[in-house]
Amino acid sequence: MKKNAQFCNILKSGELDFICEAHNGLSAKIVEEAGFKGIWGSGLTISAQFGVRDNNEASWTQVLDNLEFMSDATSIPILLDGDTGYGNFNNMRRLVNKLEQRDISAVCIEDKIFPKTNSFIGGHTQPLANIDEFSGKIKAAKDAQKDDDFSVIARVEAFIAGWGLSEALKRAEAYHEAGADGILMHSALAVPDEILAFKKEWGDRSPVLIVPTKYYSTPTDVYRDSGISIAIWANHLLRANITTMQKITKTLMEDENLLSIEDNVASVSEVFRLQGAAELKEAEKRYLPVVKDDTSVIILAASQGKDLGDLTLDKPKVMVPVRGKPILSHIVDTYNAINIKDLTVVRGFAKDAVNLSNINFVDNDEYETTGELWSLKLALDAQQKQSECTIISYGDVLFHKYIVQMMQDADDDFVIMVDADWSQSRNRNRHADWVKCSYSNSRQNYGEQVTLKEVSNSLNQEVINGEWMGFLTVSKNGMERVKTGMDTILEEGNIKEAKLPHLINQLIKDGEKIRVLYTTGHWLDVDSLEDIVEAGAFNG
Ligand code: SPV
Ligand code: MG
Repeated sequence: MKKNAQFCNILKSGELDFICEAHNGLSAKIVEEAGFKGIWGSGLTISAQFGVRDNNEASWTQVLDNLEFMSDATSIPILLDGDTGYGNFNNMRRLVNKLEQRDISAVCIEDKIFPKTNSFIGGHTQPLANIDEFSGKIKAAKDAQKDDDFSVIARVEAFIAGWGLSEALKRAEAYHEAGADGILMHSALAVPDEILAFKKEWGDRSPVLIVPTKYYSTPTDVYRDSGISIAIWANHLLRANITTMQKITKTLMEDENLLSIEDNVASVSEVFRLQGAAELKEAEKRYLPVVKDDTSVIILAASQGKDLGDLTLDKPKVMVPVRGKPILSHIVDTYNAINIKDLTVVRGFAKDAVNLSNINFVDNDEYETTGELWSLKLALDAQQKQSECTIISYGDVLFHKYIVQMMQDADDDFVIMVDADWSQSRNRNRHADWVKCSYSNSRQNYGEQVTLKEVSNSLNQEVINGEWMGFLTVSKNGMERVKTGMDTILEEGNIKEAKLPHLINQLIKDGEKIRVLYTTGHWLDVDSLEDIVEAGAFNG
């Protein structure tokens, strides 16, 4: 039900209802969660939370902006304490328009003079508005409203200003005649006598609202039995805030630590809940592209790299320096440069020499009798959480960062990078992983995706479309299938020989689509001493 109609319902239900003060979006939300059917947008507490007096020091548009947050945060109606309407009938009309635009359901105006003063500050000395002028303001408000269910409440300040029952009744009658949907009769006495006397005379001519701040000890059934429509708890959240804030700041000043207050304040997660953090998380799933920054990397780096001779006597190949720092540091820097920080390195040979910071290490202590897939299995078993994207790569392949970005941008479960310029490969006359794809780089139909048919170190030249660059990217979805494929291979046979290309072929055998992204160059497989020299000139 629309908020305006909800407010009409509580106003006219014939039962006593309660609305509670709020002064910003958060307190409004708390009022709704407590079960109240409506909110009192208190002039006193909204001004106080701004740190100013209840004397129209906050401009009406500042109040309006605050109300907008309150309205956006809630689904129950708000009755604004609109003071005197912030001016004459003309200002009142504009106020009503602006309130309706912000889905505020009702406004209450009091028959005093702008700028007003809070009724509990020398109320007896406060002048009242001219009855005809104030009635005209009510008429203007009712004429201005676009939705029939918007309500205008007239607040009679006769008792506050020291007048008697007859003045209160005269004013209530005039405002009722002018079109007010209800009368808020205010009193500053410690007992409800004035209110009850008015209600007795007034009968059921229109709904009556009260603010029992000063006659707080009155049993609620007294209001119920006398036929009051709405009791307003007008300022109690703000007062609760003040008490709590004063207590907490005092303790903090004295104790100089957080220990003694932690149990007495809401948790940070409660703040997030009230702010609606959970909804945003859900919406992100619907509206944001798959999170690319949730990428983790597994770098296989267990082998010694015997081909590098003396360089790898006491350290593995990944720690051999190139341009002043280990090969692995270059690789880590390239990943870090595109904000990928979750890096796991599988160490084996001379593991203590692999000692870079900000890296997770997994140790394959059986590196001599096991191969890459065993290292990968250890790394996957050690993973604490499943990332949206896992890149599996080698500790001896240098590369430009765009290569990783290309893989992150592909939406497929399995992605590999292929160098189409394979005929120029440094690996031509040694071990290389050649690939056969659904299209060659030059023949591919743009718009159609290239997929892998086979990766092997012994393909016929005629069918080779490129060289696998040593990267396999797996989506969160694809990871279970990687684990299954890996188990199949490891169960079947030679743990020492089982390498990443075996896994890729196994995935194809299992019916998976391996997306191929072509590029040319911009990577370097460091296998020999000449490669180390070449790496010196490679700038990732
Ligand atoms: C308010 O809450 O701002 C009110 C009620 O107008 S009272 O403070 O009692 O005047
Ligand atoms: Mg007020």
